[in-house]
Amino acid sequence: MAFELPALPYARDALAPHISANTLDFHYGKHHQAYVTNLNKLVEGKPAASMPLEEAIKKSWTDKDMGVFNNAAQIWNHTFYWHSMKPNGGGKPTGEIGERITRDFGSYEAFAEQFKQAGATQFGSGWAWLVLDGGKLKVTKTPNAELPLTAGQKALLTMDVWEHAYYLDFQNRRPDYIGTFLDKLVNWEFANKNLA
Ligand code: MN3
Repeated sequence: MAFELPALPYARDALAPHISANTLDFHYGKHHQAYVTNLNKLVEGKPAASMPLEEAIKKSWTDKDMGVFNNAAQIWNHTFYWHSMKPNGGGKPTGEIGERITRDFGSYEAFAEQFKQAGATQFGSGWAWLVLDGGKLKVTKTPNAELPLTAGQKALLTMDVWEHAYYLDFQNRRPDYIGTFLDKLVNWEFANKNLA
C-alpha cells in the first residue's frame, strides 16, 4: 500500500492570521504532498513500500538510504508539526506537560527561551523540538529531515524552521514566527497526549 498524505487536523485558513491559508496551501498542499509522492516513487517494488512509516524511517536511517529517509522523515515531521499547532493555541502549558516543564526547565519562561534559541540558531533548514529523553524533558534542534526517533528520544512537540514554513507570512523574520508559534499556535493538549 502506498504512503498517503494525512489530513490536516484543521482547515487551511484556521491558523490565520498567524499562518495564512496561502502558506498552508504551499506547505501542506505542495511540500508535504511532494514528500509523499517522492517516497512512493523511491520505494516502489521495495520492502519499504509495505512498512509502517516509522519503520521505513528507522531502516533507511540505519541503511544510510538518505533519499528514502529524507522523504519518509519529512512526512512524519510535517504531520507531527500540524498537530503541534491549533487555532487559538499558544500560551502557557497546562496539565502534566506544564508541571514537567516547570520541573525540568525551572519555569515556562526558561523553556520558552531555550525553544526560541533552538529555533533561531538552527542554521539553514531544520526543526526545533520538545522531547522526552531518558525521562527528562529537553529542547533539541535537528537539521533538514532529522528527528528525535533516530536519537532514541520521544517527540512531544515540534516547530518547522525551514524557510518555507514562515517566509510567505514573516519573510526573513524567523524570530517573529517562533514567537507567534509559542504565543498563538502551540497545541499543549497534543504535547500532553504524547507525554501520556
Ligand atoms: Mn516544512
